[in-house]
Amino acid sequence: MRLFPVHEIRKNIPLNPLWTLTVPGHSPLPYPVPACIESHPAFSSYRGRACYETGFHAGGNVKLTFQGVSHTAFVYVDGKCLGSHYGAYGEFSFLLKDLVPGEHTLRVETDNSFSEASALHVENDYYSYGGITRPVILEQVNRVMIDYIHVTPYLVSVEGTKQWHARVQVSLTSLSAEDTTYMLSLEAAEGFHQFEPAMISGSSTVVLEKDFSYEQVTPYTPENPKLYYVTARLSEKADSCFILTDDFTDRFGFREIKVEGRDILWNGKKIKLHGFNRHEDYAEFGCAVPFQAMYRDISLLKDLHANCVRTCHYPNDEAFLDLCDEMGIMVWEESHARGLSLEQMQNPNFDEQSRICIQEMITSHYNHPSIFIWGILNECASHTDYGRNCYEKQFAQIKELDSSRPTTFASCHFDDDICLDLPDVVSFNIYPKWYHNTPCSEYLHLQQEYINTHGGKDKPLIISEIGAGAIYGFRSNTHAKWTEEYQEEALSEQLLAVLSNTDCSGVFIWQFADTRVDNGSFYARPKSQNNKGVVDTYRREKLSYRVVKELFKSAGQADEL
Ligand code: ADA
Repeated sequence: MRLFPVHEIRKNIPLNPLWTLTVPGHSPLPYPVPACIESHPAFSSYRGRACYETGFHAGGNVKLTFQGVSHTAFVYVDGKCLGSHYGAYGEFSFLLKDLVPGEHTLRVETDNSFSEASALHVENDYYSYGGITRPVILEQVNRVMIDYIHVTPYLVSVEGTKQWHARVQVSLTSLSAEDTTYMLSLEAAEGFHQFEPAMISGSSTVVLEKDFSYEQVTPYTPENPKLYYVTARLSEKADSCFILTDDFTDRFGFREIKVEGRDILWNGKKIKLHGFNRHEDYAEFGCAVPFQAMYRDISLLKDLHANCVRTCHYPNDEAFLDLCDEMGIMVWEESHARGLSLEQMQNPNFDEQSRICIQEMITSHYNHPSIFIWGILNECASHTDYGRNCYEKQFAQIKELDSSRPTTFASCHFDDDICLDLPDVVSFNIYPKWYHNTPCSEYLHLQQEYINTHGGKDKPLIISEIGAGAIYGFRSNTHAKWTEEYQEEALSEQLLAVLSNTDCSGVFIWQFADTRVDNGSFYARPKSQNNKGVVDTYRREKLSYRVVKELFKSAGQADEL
């Protein structure tokens, strides 16, 4: 699940990776978790309910965590419903208190159907897969549990020099009805702190905070992604002594992101973004991308001289973010939404489903130093008053949860967006040479003119999407649209226009790899895929791969001058 041990004291309860899957109309069969149901040949386009079941041996207080179930989960233990969860991309958990020691049955009903109940997973230009698509974790916990640790690194000027600090917040929850006396210690990078013994009331949650200062640490940069560990250890009082009962380790990096005028600063240095939009989608694995395939994607991004990735259009798997941390890939992570119309944003479930998605995304991913910006509501109704109200609420929620990172959203409302004053960074998805044939530099100039006169003046600008389609293997000297030759030509002109524009903080190409889309988009999506990848769904290079590699390499070299 993570690239490092999160616990040494807390006990992990092993789960058989093969569960029993029952799809209506089919006999039960052994099925891997995590995986997409669509990976089974009999269910490659299945949309609806399915039922997973497995057994486990445990007792006492048990924490049951799902890192992703697509897209709705109904969870039962020994036939008793623990609750449900909506949204394929958010981590959620249930607490089983005073479980009788022994064998227990875990049942998860999943549902990836589209209905009024689903405001975010709608028929779209990506695929809403079905199943338990990210890892499930079972842990034995005691009376008091460490929920999470959040680390906020920041610089303080001290007599002309800059000194690193880290504000560490630890959330604890009592699972007991009675009060419990506990003691907490913290290790953050080389800093250590022992809190005084304290009492937590039964069934309550408390957040402890400690500010560490450091004489000498190595900053985290994409070029030198130095990571540090933070560990909380909790002891509970038993009779006259304290016994170690829980722990939690996470990672962080000493980096500070600021927006100054039209620049995004990383530890005070202006960044130039050369990257890709990447869906979690890999040939027959769907959104349950195996770890080694995640690693291969990042290796390809590095090979392409890309320095950033946008998690279009939803929070990503924690393991992928760990890899970005380790390999110095800057991340624009965004909450789940793509192209929702005004009417879809007025779905009665939209606000709450969006609020929960943002809450889960920031609570789980707060410490990843690679994440430098939070995005929301890709190409939604930011040209309407109602839509503006939604953008306002979501940006306010993000700032409440994390004031250390800038915010943005990717707009497609070329000349009627009324929300550009809301985010810290303005971003636009533009497709000259694909959806229209306006020369790229001219179109970019027109876009900047609108931005500068409608709320976005003197803010950083990111071209969050630009690209063209190519069917893998379709080669022709006609250079017709959908040929690899045309994509190479289009991306070349597009990137030259954006990378040479000094008022742009950078670009995310749409997109890294071809992805499956819902059947509804068939008319403009040959192979039922979004074919704008520079590699296909199996990561086989198209002609454009090499031209992008060269242009990003030159851009990176120019940035160093
Ligand atoms: C939009 C959208 C992407 C994708 C793209 C395209 O910009 O944000 O998800 O659909 O268009 O391929 O047209």
